[in-house]
Amino acid sequence: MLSLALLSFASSALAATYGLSDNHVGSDFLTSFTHETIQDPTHGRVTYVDQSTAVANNLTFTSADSLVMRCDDTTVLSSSDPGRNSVRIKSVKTYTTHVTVFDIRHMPQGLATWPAAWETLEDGWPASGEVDILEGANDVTPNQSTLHTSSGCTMPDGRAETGTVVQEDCGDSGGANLGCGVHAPTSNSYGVAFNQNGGGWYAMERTDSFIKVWFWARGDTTVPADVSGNTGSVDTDNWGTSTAFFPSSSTCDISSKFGANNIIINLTLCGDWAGTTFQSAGGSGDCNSYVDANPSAFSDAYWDIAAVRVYA
Ligand SMILES: *[C@@H]1O[C@H](CO)[C@@H](O)[C@H](O)[C@H]1NC(C)=O
Ligand SMILES: *[C@@H]1O[C@H](CO)[C@@H](O)[C@H](O)[C@H]1NC(C)=O
Ligand SMILES: CC(=O)N[C@H]1CO[C@H](CO)[C@@H](O)[C@@H]1O
Repeated sequence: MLSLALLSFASSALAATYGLSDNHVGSDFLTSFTHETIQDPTHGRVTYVDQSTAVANNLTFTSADSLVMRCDDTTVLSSSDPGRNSVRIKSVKTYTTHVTVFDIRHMPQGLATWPAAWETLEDGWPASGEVDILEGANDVTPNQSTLHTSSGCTMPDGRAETGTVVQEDCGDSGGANLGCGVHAPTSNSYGVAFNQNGGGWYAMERTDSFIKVWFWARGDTTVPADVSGNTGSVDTDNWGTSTAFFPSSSTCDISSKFGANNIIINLTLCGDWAGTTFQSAGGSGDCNSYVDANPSAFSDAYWDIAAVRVYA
């Protein structure tokens, strides 16, 4: 009896404890991630440049404790140019069940910006699923974490999470494909307010039975020590109620809806989301023309990332 009890305690403890697998800090990002030069699949007004171009133009900059990635903020473009130079990086490794902690000091802000920190498999979409950990457009009401899957994945009502449900259908039904989003309860989780507060930590846990996303603002005294620093392992049982909770259930089998995913961090301008909401967010005229004519509007359109730590 005793050993059985101990055994079940050990396995449940194991379920929430993960060891450090990859600690991406500073120049590590130049070898553990690739700069993708693909055409932006979301039709943004950007040209994604390769790593040597990004480093040469200081669009990508690393120091001992930071990765800075920005779009060009000096060049006036003509409408025949392909788009403002920007960066999109993808982890070399893929991950299945794991925890990712993003320690972010600053995220791209400004009209027309559409930044994202997310995980997917580009060649396997939507079969391998997509977790948008941090994504928004035009600095507006974005603080949203979202799953996208193939059709046949709906989240149940009444989930234990601190955020607010936006939509419950995660599946790609061939329509608007909005995914199942959850809004964070605090406004300093995104954009200008996030940056003014010095950023914070986003963490995502993926198991075969659920996906959870947490957010702690910089200075939040409840941030766990294994999130705010590198302690070599994390125990998600001690992290409290998550901001977003996506459980596996009879209406969504998480383990079959998600495969191996890369970590991707990108910054596009305008495009399918930021372009169509540009005017309602306060922009005037056409989003692409605004991007072409106003390089200095993008001086705060940069990521400053202290670390991305993966635990498995
Ligand atoms: C490159 O960017 C970094 C980060 O923003 C900045 O600290 C540095 O001064 C820039 N270097 C040059 C040569 O502009
Ligand atoms: C964050 O989401 C909440 C709803 O949960 C909303 O009231 C708030 O305006 C949002 N904040 C930002 C900055 O988007
Ligand atoms: C900011 C940004 O570019 N986000 C997009 C990155 O690309 C994928 C598609 O490949 C979009 O889903 C993201 O929204």
